This record gives sequence, C-alpha cells and structure tokens, in this order.
Amino acid sequence: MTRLKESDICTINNTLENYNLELVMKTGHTLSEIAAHAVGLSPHKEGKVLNSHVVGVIPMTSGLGVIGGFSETVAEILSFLGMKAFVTQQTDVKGVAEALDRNAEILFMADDDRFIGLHLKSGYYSDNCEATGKGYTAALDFMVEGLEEKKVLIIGAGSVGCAAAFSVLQLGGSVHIYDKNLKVCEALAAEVYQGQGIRIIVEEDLHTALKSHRLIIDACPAGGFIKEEHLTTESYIAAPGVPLGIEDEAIAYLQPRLVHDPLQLGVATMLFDILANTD
Ligand code: 2YJ
Repeated sequence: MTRLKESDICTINNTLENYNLELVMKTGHTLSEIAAHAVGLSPHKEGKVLNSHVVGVIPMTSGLGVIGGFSETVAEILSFLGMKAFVTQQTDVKGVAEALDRNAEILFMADDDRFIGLHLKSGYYSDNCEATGKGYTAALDFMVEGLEEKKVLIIGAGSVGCAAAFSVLQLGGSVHIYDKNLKVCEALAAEVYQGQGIRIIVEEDLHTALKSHRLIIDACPAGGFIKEEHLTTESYIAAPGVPLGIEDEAIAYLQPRLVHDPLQLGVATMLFDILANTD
C-alpha cells in the first residue's frame, strides 16, 4: 500500500472547492454526491444523511510516524463536507482520549497499514481502501452514465482494486482484472465465482489489456505505465493509485475523462459509508 507523502497532499486544503467543481464538470456530480452514490444512496439524496457530526482526527506516530499535514488535510476534507472536524493536539491513545473529551462522535485515524473512520456509538467503521475502491467506481459510473453491461479493466488486485471489482459488479458491469501477481487475480475470480456465480476475466498481459479497454480503474501504485497509445477519445480512467499510472504526456489528452486525487474521494466515501450505516 502506498504511503502518502506530504507533497502528495499539501495543496488539497486550498483546492477543495476547485476539485469539487472539476468533479462536477467530469462526472456531473459533486464530491458528496459521488461518495453518497458509492455507498448506495441515490443521487441528490446525500443531504438526507449529511447531518453535521463532531469528528476527531488523531495523528498516529506508530511505524513510519506522522505525515506532515495528513490529519489536518483529512479534517479539512471532512469540514468541507459539513462536519465539525478537528485534529487532536495529542497523538495516539492520548489523542483518542482527547477526541472523546472533546465529544467526538466519529474518529478518523491512520497508521502505515490501515486508515479507518470509526463511529463510536454504533462501533461501525469504514476502511479507506474499501471506500476508495467504491468511491472511484461511483465516479466512473457517473462519468460514463452507467456501467451496466460495460466492461471495466481494473489494474491492481489489492484491497482497493478488489473493492472496485465488487462495486463494478454491483453496478452491472463486467470486470477484467490485471495484477502482476496472477495468483491474487485468480483468488479474486474464484471468490466472485463462488459467491455470485459470475466470472471475472483475468488479464495476463497488461499492454494487450490496456489496448482493448476503454474504461479503466487504475488501483495500483506504479507510475506512468499507461501511455498515449493505450488511449482514445472514448477512454475514461478513475485512478485512485498514487502515483498516477498515466505518463505525463498522456495526462493532458485524458484530463476531461480522468478522475484522480490522493485522498479526497476516499475520505468522502468513508464518511458517507459511516453516515449511511448509522443513525
Ligand atoms: O497519522 C499520521 O500522520 C500517519 N500515521 C498517517 C499514515 C497514513 N497512512 C498511509 O498513507 C497508508 N499507507 C494508507 C493510506 C491510504 C490511502 N488510500
């Protein structure tokens, strides 16, 4: 899993409004609407669950430690979505206690392996990888006016890619998946077949797969492997992977049909996942 760097997230705070407008231009929907759709709420119903909650974001020092601006950026995204969000002064367990003392109803916290949002009263929690997979699938669904009966190439069969695969299936699309580790693709295909009786296609050659798909979810941490030769005016890419998997020369060409950010859509979907599953 990619560890975000300060440079990946340092501009988010000042660009949330612009990013929201960019999403509206590309998908027809706001950040809130995409996140709501990701968790199964119909478009424009997001206001129904969007009551302002007190959310504490707690910096975690374990492992590789605090990422400069990470907690602050998560809190900014949550505030942008209407929450009363704050970052605790204290870190780790002291930070949890501080958040409780300050009447937080929801906690957000991340170490090197997991990033969760926890609703204290119900015990319900949302995982960032799962939410990110759902959020980007919802963005792609809006970009192409529905994934039903459309085939989607998912690159990367980690937690984000697998969550995206289940979401694509739920929206009626068919899944083609590529991962340099063939075994993880085969494990996902077996799980889907056992659970749903649906066959997903495991792609064995990345170049061939890229050439033959127009709808792509790039959920892998490799940069720059999608080239202009793989793209047409019909290409749409939802790219949660950091760094972006598209080479610099191809980004301008694809820009109107590309959704990519390091944190916003994942955090927004975590929040809506919590709001949709708790009172
Ligand atoms: O509290 C802090 O500042 C740090 N402990 C944050 C660590 C953030 N975690 C990561 O970057 C993980 N690799 C997970 C990121 C998930 C983004 N999709």
